[in-house]
Amino acid sequence: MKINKVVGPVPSGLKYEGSDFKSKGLVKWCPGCGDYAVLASLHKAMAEIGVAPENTVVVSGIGCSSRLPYYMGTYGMHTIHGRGAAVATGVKVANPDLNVWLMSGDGDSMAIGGNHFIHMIRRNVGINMVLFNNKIYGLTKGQYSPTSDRGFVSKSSPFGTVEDPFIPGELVFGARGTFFARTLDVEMGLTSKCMVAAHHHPGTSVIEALVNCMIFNNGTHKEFSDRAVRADKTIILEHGKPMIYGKDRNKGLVLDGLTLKSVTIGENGIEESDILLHDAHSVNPILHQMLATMHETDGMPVALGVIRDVKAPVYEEELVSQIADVQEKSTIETVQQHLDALTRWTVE
Ligand SMILES: Cc1ncc(C[n+]2csc(CCOP(=O)(O)OP(=O)(O)O)c2C)c(N)n1
Ligand code: SF4
Repeated sequence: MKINKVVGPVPSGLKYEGSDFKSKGLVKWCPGCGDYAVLASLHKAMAEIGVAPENTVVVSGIGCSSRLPYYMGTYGMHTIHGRGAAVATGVKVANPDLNVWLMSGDGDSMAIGGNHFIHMIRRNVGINMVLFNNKIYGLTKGQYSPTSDRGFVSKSSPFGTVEDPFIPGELVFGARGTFFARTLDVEMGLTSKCMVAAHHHPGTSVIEALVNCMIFNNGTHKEFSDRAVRADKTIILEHGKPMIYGKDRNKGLVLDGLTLKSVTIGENGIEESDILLHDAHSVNPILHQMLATMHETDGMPVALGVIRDVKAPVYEEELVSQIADVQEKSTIETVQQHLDALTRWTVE
């Protein structure tokens, strides 16, 4: 029996438009929800990626963001809370040639689905995940989530939370992740770029999309996402380029001992050549982790773009080659032959 060759993303030579990936369904998010921008970025990225809609599967868990598969003109499955990673893993392993995407919220993937999240990443299954981080449970009307800031007041934490949040990138690196990118709902071009890069990455890719929930957590990212401050409070990383940012393009990152520091080019003898170059392909994740978490320190920007993109064995490829290897060497052709070959006991 041959498995894993059902259909494939056969290059059709067709050129796609974003609209080829839209479903006819009515989008049911609140007006102004950040998820709309991510959806539009995904339509655009899918067209650029160029895999046919019928060879694309978009899986999700449960949450406002997890409604996204309804809005795609591809195959899709709106599964159960926190279990999208498990279903997407099954889809990818059963047919590695499919282009598999996973949509999940911070509640869906960091709370109830945290276990599936880390194991999908550890296995490096060929799934592209978009993690919609609005730091709240939107669908269930405003409970705090594992990414809500310490002290956050919500319906389920009326006096403020007494716990520190997860930083999703830290979990990705802790689980030995091979691809991590971060984007903002309002940075639609960057979001599409990250999605295309995620598609070309073999193995699991995680894109954290920082999105605004207008209704239950409005403005949660505004300290750095507001247009007036964004250039000075965020840095868009590009592999091989110096880590420079700021509206005057005169701020940059350097290593000061074991920590990252923001400096101003032209001050204190700092020149552009002193600024660190971004190496997304470095196998050592330490600098990537520092970049993903540096905004926790006052005065440091939020890192956006592809932070890590390294190669490692891919789960479904290993599995398919193992099955082929065992099949080739095995003399067993039927289940009955397999059962007959097992040690058996007769219970009297
Ligand atoms: C087993 C189970 N537990 C709880 C719920 C209720 N529930 C639905 S969505 C959700 C959290 C949604 O938050 P998030 O994943 O951050 O997505 P958002 O709605 O913010 O996009 C919860 C707790 C559920 N549907 N199933
Ligand atoms: S509740 Fe929040 S996350 Fe859900 S659709 Fe409305 S704005 Fe978006």
